[in-house]
Amino acid sequence: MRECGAAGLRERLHPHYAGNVMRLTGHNENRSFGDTIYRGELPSLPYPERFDPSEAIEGMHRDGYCIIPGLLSKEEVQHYRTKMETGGGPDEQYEVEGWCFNKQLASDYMHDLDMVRLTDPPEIINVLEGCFGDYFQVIGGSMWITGKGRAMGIHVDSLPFPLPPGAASYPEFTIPIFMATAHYYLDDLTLDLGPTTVIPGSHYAARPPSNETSFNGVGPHAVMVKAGDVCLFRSDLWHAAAMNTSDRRRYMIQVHYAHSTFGKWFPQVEWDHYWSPEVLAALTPRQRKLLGRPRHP
Ligand SMILES: O=C(O)CCC(=O)C(=O)O
Repeated sequence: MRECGAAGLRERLHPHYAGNVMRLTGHNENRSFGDTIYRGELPSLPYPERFDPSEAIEGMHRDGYCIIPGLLSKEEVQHYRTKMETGGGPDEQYEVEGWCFNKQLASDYMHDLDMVRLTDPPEIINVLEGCFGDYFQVIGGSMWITGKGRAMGIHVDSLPFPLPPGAASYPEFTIPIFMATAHYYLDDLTLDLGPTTVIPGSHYAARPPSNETSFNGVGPHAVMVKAGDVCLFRSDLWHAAAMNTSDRRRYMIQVHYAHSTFGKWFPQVEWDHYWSPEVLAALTPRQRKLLGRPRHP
Protein backbone atom coordinates (compact mmCIF):
# COMPACT_ATOMS: atom_id res chain seq x y z
CA MET A 1 0.00 0.00 0.00
CA ARG A 2 1.26 3.50 -0.81
CA GLU A 3 2.39 5.29 2.31
CA CYS A 4 0.40 8.39 3.22
CA GLY A 5 1.42 11.54 5.11
CA ALA A 6 4.71 13.44 5.15
CA ALA A 7 7.03 10.42 4.89
CA GLY A 8 5.23 9.05 1.85
CA LEU A 9 5.21 12.40 0.13
CA ARG A 10 8.91 12.90 0.81
CA GLU A 11 9.69 9.65 -0.94
CA ARG A 12 8.08 10.93 -4.08
CA LEU A 13 9.98 14.21 -4.11
CA HIS A 14 12.14 15.21 -7.02
CA PRO A 15 15.82 14.82 -5.93
CA HIS A 16 16.16 18.61 -5.85
CA TYR A 17 13.70 18.74 -2.98
CA ALA A 18 14.92 15.76 -0.95
CA GLY A 19 15.39 16.74 2.65
CA ASN A 20 13.16 19.79 2.65
CA VAL A 21 9.45 20.11 3.10
CA MET A 22 8.56 22.42 0.25
CA ARG A 23 6.34 19.93 -1.56
CA LEU A 24 4.48 18.84 1.54
CA THR A 25 2.43 22.01 1.60
CA GLY A 26 2.80 23.05 -2.05
CA HIS A 27 4.15 26.42 -0.89
CA ASN A 28 7.70 27.27 -1.82
CA GLU A 29 9.53 29.41 0.73
CA ASN A 30 13.06 28.91 -0.62
CA ARG A 31 15.11 31.14 -2.89
CA SER A 32 17.88 28.55 -3.49
CA PHE A 33 19.44 25.43 -2.02
CA GLY A 34 23.12 24.70 -1.39
CA ASP A 35 25.99 26.27 -3.34
CA THR A 36 24.77 28.29 -6.32
CA ILE A 37 27.76 30.62 -6.72
CA TYR A 38 28.89 30.64 -10.34
CA ARG A 39 32.66 30.75 -10.85
CA GLY A 40 33.03 30.46 -14.64
CA GLU A 41 33.29 32.79 -17.63
CA LEU A 42 30.41 35.23 -18.04
CA PRO A 43 29.01 35.95 -21.50
CA SER A 44 26.91 39.11 -21.83
CA LEU A 45 23.22 39.32 -22.62
CA PRO A 46 22.40 40.82 -26.03
CA TYR A 47 21.92 44.59 -25.76
CA PRO A 48 18.89 46.09 -27.54
CA GLU A 49 19.68 49.38 -29.23
CA ARG A 50 16.00 50.38 -29.17
CA PHE A 51 12.96 49.56 -27.12
CA ASP A 52 10.20 47.51 -28.73
CA PRO A 53 7.34 46.87 -26.25
CA SER A 54 6.09 43.71 -28.00
CA GLU A 55 9.57 42.20 -28.07
CA ALA A 56 10.06 43.15 -24.43
CA ILE A 57 6.79 41.49 -23.36
CA GLU A 58 7.66 38.38 -25.37
CA GLY A 59 11.10 38.43 -23.74
CA MET A 60 9.57 38.48 -20.26
CA HIS A 61 7.54 35.36 -21.04
CA ARG A 62 10.21 33.48 -23.04
CA ASP A 63 13.52 34.57 -21.47
CA GLY A 64 12.26 35.95 -18.16
CA TYR A 65 13.70 39.45 -18.60
CA CYS A 66 13.94 42.44 -20.91
CA ILE A 67 16.30 45.39 -21.14
CA ILE A 68 14.96 48.91 -21.57
CA PRO A 69 17.78 51.21 -22.66
CA GLY A 70 18.14 54.89 -21.83
CA LEU A 71 15.35 55.46 -19.31
CA LEU A 72 17.35 57.98 -17.30
CA SER A 73 19.36 60.92 -18.66
CA LYS A 74 22.97 61.56 -17.55
CA GLU A 75 21.69 64.32 -15.24
CA GLU A 76 19.11 62.01 -13.66
CA VAL A 77 21.73 59.30 -13.16
CA GLN A 78 23.94 61.82 -11.35
CA HIS A 79 20.99 63.08 -9.30
CA TYR A 80 20.13 59.59 -8.03
CA ARG A 81 23.77 58.70 -7.37
CA THR A 82 24.16 61.81 -5.21
CA LYS A 83 20.91 61.03 -3.41
CA MET A 84 22.18 57.54 -2.63
CA GLU A 85 25.53 58.85 -1.42
CA THR A 86 24.14 61.60 0.78
CA GLY A 87 21.18 59.70 2.29
CA GLY A 88 21.35 57.15 5.09
CA GLY A 89 24.04 58.66 7.33
CA PRO A 90 27.74 57.81 7.67
CA ASP A 91 29.24 55.18 5.37
CA GLU A 92 31.01 53.29 8.19
CA GLN A 93 27.75 51.60 9.24
CA TYR A 94 27.48 49.91 5.83
CA GLU A 95 30.94 48.30 5.90
CA VAL A 96 30.10 44.69 6.73
CA GLU A 97 33.12 43.06 8.35
CA GLY A 98 34.47 40.12 6.38
CA TRP A 99 32.19 40.88 3.43
CA CYS A 100 31.77 44.22 1.65
CA PHE A 101 30.25 47.68 1.61
CA ASN A 102 26.51 47.03 1.48
CA LYS A 103 24.23 50.07 1.66
CA GLN A 104 20.62 49.25 0.90
CA LEU A 105 17.99 51.87 1.72
CA ALA A 106 14.29 51.08 1.39
CA SER A 107 12.42 53.44 -0.96
CA ASP A 108 10.28 55.81 1.08
CA TYR A 109 7.48 56.34 -1.44
CA MET A 110 5.38 58.07 1.22
CA HIS A 111 7.79 61.01 1.47
CA ASP A 112 10.02 60.86 -1.59
CA LEU A 113 8.80 61.92 -5.03
CA ASP A 114 12.18 61.03 -6.55
CA MET A 115 11.45 57.38 -5.81
CA VAL A 116 7.80 57.66 -6.89
CA ARG A 117 8.92 58.95 -10.29
CA LEU A 118 10.84 55.74 -10.95
CA THR A 119 7.71 53.59 -10.58
CA ASP A 120 5.88 54.52 -13.77
CA PRO A 121 7.90 55.35 -16.88
CA PRO A 122 5.58 54.51 -19.81
CA GLU A 123 8.04 51.92 -21.20
CA ILE A 124 8.01 49.91 -17.97
CA ILE A 125 4.23 50.22 -17.54
CA ASN A 126 3.73 49.05 -21.13
CA VAL A 127 5.70 45.87 -20.48
CA LEU A 128 4.06 45.26 -17.10
CA GLU A 129 0.60 45.51 -18.66
CA GLY A 130 1.68 42.77 -21.05
CA CYS A 131 2.88 40.67 -18.10
CA PHE A 132 0.15 41.18 -15.52
CA GLY A 133 -2.84 42.62 -17.38
CA ASP A 134 -4.49 45.48 -15.50
CA TYR A 135 -4.00 44.13 -11.99
CA PHE A 136 -0.54 44.98 -10.74
CA GLN A 137 1.01 47.36 -8.22
CA VAL A 138 4.29 48.54 -6.75
CA ILE A 139 5.06 46.51 -3.63
CA GLY A 140 8.43 48.00 -2.63
CA GLY A 141 11.82 49.22 -3.73
CA SER A 142 15.31 50.12 -2.62
CA MET A 143 18.48 52.06 -3.42
CA TRP A 144 21.50 49.81 -3.24
CA ILE A 145 25.23 50.57 -3.28
CA THR A 146 27.57 47.57 -3.19
CA GLY A 147 31.34 47.45 -2.96
CA LYS A 148 34.35 45.23 -3.55
CA GLY A 149 33.86 41.60 -2.49
CA ARG A 150 30.10 41.55 -3.01
CA ALA A 151 28.55 38.62 -4.91
CA MET A 152 25.25 36.76 -4.72
CA GLY A 153 24.49 33.13 -5.50
CA ILE A 154 21.89 32.18 -8.08
CA HIS A 155 18.37 32.38 -6.65
CA VAL A 156 14.76 33.21 -7.35
CA ASP A 157 13.20 36.22 -5.64
CA SER A 158 9.76 34.69 -5.39
CA LEU A 159 8.28 31.52 -6.84
CA PRO A 160 4.99 30.95 -5.07
CA PHE A 161 4.55 27.31 -6.01
CA PRO A 162 6.86 24.86 -7.73
CA LEU A 163 5.93 22.54 -10.59
CA PRO A 164 7.07 18.96 -11.22
CA PRO A 165 10.12 18.58 -13.54
CA GLY A 166 9.18 19.13 -17.18
CA ALA A 167 5.63 20.22 -16.35
CA ALA A 168 6.12 23.56 -18.04
CA SER A 169 7.84 24.22 -21.33
CA TYR A 170 7.93 27.13 -23.73
CA PRO A 171 5.79 27.95 -25.71
CA GLU A 172 3.07 25.49 -24.75
CA PHE A 173 2.79 26.72 -21.21
CA THR A 174 2.63 30.35 -20.10
CA ILE A 175 3.79 30.55 -16.51
CA PRO A 176 1.98 33.54 -15.01
CA ILE A 177 4.21 36.34 -13.78
CA PHE A 178 3.46 36.99 -10.12
CA MET A 179 6.22 39.45 -9.34
CA ALA A 180 8.83 41.39 -11.33
CA THR A 181 11.64 43.80 -10.47
CA ALA A 182 13.03 46.76 -12.41
CA HIS A 183 16.74 47.34 -11.83
CA TYR A 184 17.83 50.87 -12.71
CA TYR A 185 21.60 50.81 -13.20
CA LEU A 186 23.49 54.00 -12.44
CA ASP A 187 26.87 52.81 -13.79
CA ASP A 188 28.21 51.74 -17.16
CA LEU A 189 28.55 48.09 -16.14
CA THR A 190 31.87 46.29 -16.42
CA LEU A 191 32.52 42.69 -15.41
CA ASP A 192 34.68 43.72 -12.45
CA LEU A 193 31.87 45.88 -11.02
CA GLY A 194 29.78 42.77 -10.30
CA PRO A 195 26.89 42.98 -12.77
CA THR A 196 23.57 41.23 -12.19
CA THR A 197 23.51 37.87 -13.94
CA VAL A 198 20.48 35.99 -15.26
CA ILE A 199 19.93 32.53 -16.71
CA PRO A 200 17.59 33.13 -19.66
CA GLY A 201 14.57 30.83 -19.65
CA SER A 202 15.28 29.43 -16.18
CA HIS A 203 11.80 30.33 -14.90
CA TYR A 204 10.74 27.22 -16.82
CA ALA A 205 12.52 25.17 -14.17
CA ALA A 206 9.59 26.28 -11.99
CA ARG A 207 11.64 25.64 -8.84
CA PRO A 208 14.56 27.32 -7.07
CA PRO A 209 18.12 26.32 -8.08
CA SER A 210 19.76 23.65 -5.96
CA ASN A 211 23.57 23.19 -6.02
CA GLU A 212 23.56 24.15 -9.70
CA THR A 213 24.51 27.10 -11.88
CA SER A 214 22.75 26.36 -15.17
CA PHE A 215 19.36 25.33 -16.45
CA ASN A 216 18.78 23.32 -19.63
CA GLY A 217 22.46 23.78 -20.51
CA VAL A 218 22.24 27.58 -20.26
CA GLY A 219 24.48 29.32 -17.73
CA PRO A 220 24.50 32.82 -16.25
CA HIS A 221 24.80 35.85 -18.54
CA ALA A 222 25.88 39.29 -17.37
CA VAL A 223 23.51 42.25 -17.63
CA MET A 224 26.07 44.57 -19.23
CA VAL A 225 24.11 47.76 -19.59
CA LYS A 226 24.84 51.48 -19.47
CA ALA A 227 24.04 54.02 -16.76
CA GLY A 228 20.35 54.94 -17.08
CA ASP A 229 19.26 51.55 -18.50
CA VAL A 230 16.78 49.22 -16.85
CA CYS A 231 16.64 45.44 -16.69
CA LEU A 232 13.15 44.19 -15.83
CA PHE A 233 12.95 40.53 -14.81
CA ARG A 234 10.39 38.15 -13.39
CA SER A 235 10.90 36.98 -9.83
CA ASP A 236 11.01 33.26 -10.70
CA LEU A 237 13.98 33.79 -13.05
CA TRP A 238 17.24 32.37 -11.71
CA HIS A 239 19.54 35.33 -11.20
CA ALA A 240 22.50 36.48 -9.12
CA ALA A 241 25.19 39.13 -8.85
CA ALA A 242 28.76 38.51 -10.04
CA MET A 243 31.64 39.33 -7.70
CA ASN A 244 32.63 42.99 -7.52
CA THR A 245 36.41 42.70 -7.83
CA SER A 246 36.97 46.39 -8.49
CA ASP A 247 37.73 49.21 -6.07
CA ARG A 248 34.55 50.96 -7.21
CA ARG A 249 31.03 50.79 -5.83
CA ARG A 250 28.04 49.79 -7.93
CA TYR A 251 24.85 51.92 -7.77
CA MET A 252 21.48 50.37 -8.49
CA ILE A 253 17.82 51.13 -7.71
CA GLN A 254 15.13 48.45 -7.52
CA VAL A 255 11.38 48.79 -7.99
CA HIS A 256 9.38 45.68 -7.14
CA TYR A 257 6.03 45.08 -8.86
CA ALA A 258 3.54 42.31 -8.23
CA HIS A 259 0.14 41.07 -9.19
CA SER A 260 -2.59 42.62 -7.07
CA THR A 261 -3.06 39.44 -5.09
CA PHE A 262 0.27 40.16 -3.33
CA GLY A 263 0.66 42.41 -0.30
CA LYS A 264 2.56 45.70 -0.24
CA TRP A 265 5.65 46.41 1.88
CA PHE A 266 4.50 49.96 2.73
CA PRO A 267 1.18 51.65 3.60
CA GLN A 268 -1.09 52.12 0.61
CA VAL A 269 -1.91 55.69 -0.54
CA GLU A 270 -5.43 55.48 0.90
CA TRP A 271 -3.89 55.36 4.40
CA ASP A 272 -3.00 58.97 3.81
CA HIS A 273 -1.89 59.87 7.33
CA TYR A 274 1.31 57.91 6.53
CA TRP A 275 1.94 60.04 3.41
CA SER A 276 3.34 63.55 3.16
CA PRO A 277 0.85 66.16 1.83
CA GLU A 278 3.41 67.19 -0.83
CA VAL A 279 3.68 63.69 -2.24
CA LEU A 280 -0.10 63.15 -2.10
CA ALA A 281 -0.68 66.41 -3.98
CA ALA A 282 1.82 65.50 -6.69
CA LEU A 283 0.80 61.89 -7.40
CA THR A 284 -0.60 61.27 -10.88
CA PRO A 285 -3.64 58.97 -11.27
CA ARG A 286 -1.34 56.20 -12.50
CA GLN A 287 1.01 56.57 -9.54
CA ARG A 288 -1.98 56.49 -7.16
CA LYS A 289 -3.08 53.25 -8.81
CA LEU A 290 0.39 51.70 -8.49
CA LEU A 291 0.91 52.84 -4.91
CA GLY A 292 -2.68 52.44 -3.74
CA ARG A 293 -4.74 49.54 -2.42
CA PRO A 294 -4.36 46.27 -4.33
CA ARG A 295 -7.24 46.11 -6.83
CA HIS A 296 -8.73 42.74 -7.66
CA PRO A 297 -10.32 41.50 -10.85
O1 LIG B 1 22.47 43.21 -7.04
C1 LIG B 1 22.18 42.50 -8.00
O2 LIG B 1 22.70 42.66 -9.11
C2 LIG B 1 21.21 41.38 -7.84
C3 LIG B 1 20.23 41.63 -6.75
C4 LIG B 1 19.39 40.43 -6.49
O3 LIG B 1 19.60 39.38 -7.01
C5 LIG B 1 18.28 40.51 -5.55
O4 LIG B 1 18.01 41.58 -4.97
O5 LIG B 1 17.59 39.49 -5.38
